[in-house]
Amino acid sequence: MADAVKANGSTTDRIKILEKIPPVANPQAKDPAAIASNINYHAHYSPHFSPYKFEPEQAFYATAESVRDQLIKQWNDTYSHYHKVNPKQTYYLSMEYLQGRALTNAVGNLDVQDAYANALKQLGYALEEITEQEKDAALGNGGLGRLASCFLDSMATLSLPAWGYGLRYRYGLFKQLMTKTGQEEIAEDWLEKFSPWEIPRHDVVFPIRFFGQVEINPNGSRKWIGGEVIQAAAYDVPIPGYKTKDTNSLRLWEAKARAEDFNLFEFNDGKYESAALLHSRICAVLYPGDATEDGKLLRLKQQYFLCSASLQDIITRFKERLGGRDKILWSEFPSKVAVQLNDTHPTLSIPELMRLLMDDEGLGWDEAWDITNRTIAYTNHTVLPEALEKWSQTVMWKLLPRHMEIIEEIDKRVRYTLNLVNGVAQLHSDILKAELFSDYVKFADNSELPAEWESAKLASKQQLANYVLQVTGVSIDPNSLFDIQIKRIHEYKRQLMNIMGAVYRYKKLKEMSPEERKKTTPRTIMIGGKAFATYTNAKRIVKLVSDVGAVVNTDPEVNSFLKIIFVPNYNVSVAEVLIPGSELSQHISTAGMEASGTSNMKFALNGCLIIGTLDELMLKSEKKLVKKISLFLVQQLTKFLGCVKKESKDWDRKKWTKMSILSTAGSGKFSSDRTIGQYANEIWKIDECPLP
Ligand code: NBG
Repeated sequence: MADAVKANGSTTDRIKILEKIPPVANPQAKDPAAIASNINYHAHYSPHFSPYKFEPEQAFYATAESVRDQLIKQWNDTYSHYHKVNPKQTYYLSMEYLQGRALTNAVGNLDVQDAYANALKQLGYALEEITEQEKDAALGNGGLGRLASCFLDSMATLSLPAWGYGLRYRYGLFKQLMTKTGQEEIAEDWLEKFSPWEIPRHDVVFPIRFFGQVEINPNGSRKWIGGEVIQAAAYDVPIPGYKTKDTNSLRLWEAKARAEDFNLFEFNDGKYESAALLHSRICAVLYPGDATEDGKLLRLKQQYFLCSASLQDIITRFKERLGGRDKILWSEFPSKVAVQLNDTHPTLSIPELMRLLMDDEGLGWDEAWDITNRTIAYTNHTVLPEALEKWSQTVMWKLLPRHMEIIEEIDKRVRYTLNLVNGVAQLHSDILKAELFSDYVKFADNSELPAEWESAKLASKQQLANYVLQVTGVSIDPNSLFDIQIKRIHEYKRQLMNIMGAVYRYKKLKEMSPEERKKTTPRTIMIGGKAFATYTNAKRIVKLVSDVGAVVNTDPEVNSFLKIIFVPNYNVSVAEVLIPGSELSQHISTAGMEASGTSNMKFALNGCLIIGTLDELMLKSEKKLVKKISLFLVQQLTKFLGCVKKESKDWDRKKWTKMSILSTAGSGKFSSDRTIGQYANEIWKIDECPLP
């Protein structure tokens, strides 16, 4: 076995080690030596960089390709198994996916973490150093996108025959840089080199039309013609389940133009813009600014692009699986296909399925409507009016004339649409009641568990402290209480109230004598999240948090009792460091405004105590209060501070540990595996289809 070198070993050391390990292709390697050989094989024979380079970046790509080898067989087998069994399948349509890092997820789900750690050690690297090289796939905004990714994971884990559909944004959610003026956005570069996980399926391409007009045939049937046509090309990303062979696909669509659509004549005439066509813009960014008409139109185009490509693909596969039967029994479609729309963005799927069934397949309205109704379900994720999209009829008629005919007809004919519309969560406010935990209390009081629990938490806090030091330069004390609020910055999520609470805490500490200060629980307040680029108030809040931090953290009188950190560029992999290290977290959205919240569940699962808005109760009392907005805010803050005070008074390590154990023990219900099991039974009516 080659000697392991330290991670900061020189390039020559690394090459020397590499030379001792034979580069041998072994896609299904199980033992560490064979895995190391397979990684080296990729470093040599799947080159993406100059030869004789094996820095962490090259090691990451070679490792990822070797893990992909492990996945490819079961991925292909899953596809062919589903094809053979032909079960009913679910197709999950979402404009957002927050996948995070695939390498960490894949080695965990394949249960090969130790083998890979060992193989990489032979190559002179620690697994953690290599996984950190990967850029997050951030094709989403926040909870909605992360939920979509968790759902895909759970569908594979439960061996459910399912597909995810989304868009392959070149630049995902922006990267947040903190500068003197506050947040600055820069384009996320996850595809700047390449993603080792995606496989282009050059045989899966569908035409997507925009604009044009509706032609009426002599028999009364209608056809959408003219306008501009671009191509949707499929890129598949593997979704491995946890400890199952089933590996599903996330199919991401990319907009392309055919060579014949490239106007060489115009290009040679100097009209580069029009010759290069609009296709390049469709998948450029997630949520392009929609302040302008052009921006609005682009978003609508993106949404239609996703719906049309996915439905054409679903119909093609449905037909393929009929095994060459001449007559297609369309009434069987809903017994083979369930389409789930993740919020409003993919709702054009409804008129699009109607159009495809009527105009392309020749079905009548009633039959097409019955099929659409039994196939499509929709989940709502917000009550905020500004998040419910609206387009002018003029824009809709221009871009999608046939769909507007269908939408108007639906409006006329249908009072109650869709078989199933559900909200994302119920209020589970009594879930943490003591009775539920009676079975667990003996563990929480067990003499060894609390000590082990505390040391695990302390280790996670230490990691988090190292991370904070690395990204902000501020050193925080792992023995202080870690109090965290991480989510998109929004007025309704009330980061402002949290920071006001922190200012109050600072002021109180300043008023205390040194002796009094020593009696308080030292605390580190961390706030992280991105503000939408054009949301001025949210950006002001980001700036305020970092400015308050700058004052408090450099005040020698107080800074060993209180630190305030703005954690930059909050994303999935940052959450993976923050959540395990948390002891208290804030979920204090204005009552009635948060559809569900999802990080709350992850904090609870990680043994963190949470401060949360009591929706129903708060709503009742707020209605009586709510005469003047300023009074309302002051009273809210007072309530919040009351809560803050109570929780500092109650602070007692032993008690905290017990509550923390109970929190984890009682959170099983919040696993997305449970949620997806319920979706499968109650909405999709699909069965598991495990690979033999
Ligand atoms: C968000 C809600 C959250 C909810 C997630 C996941 C949107 C439109 N909605 O409260 O704000 O937890 O969806 O359902 O992003």
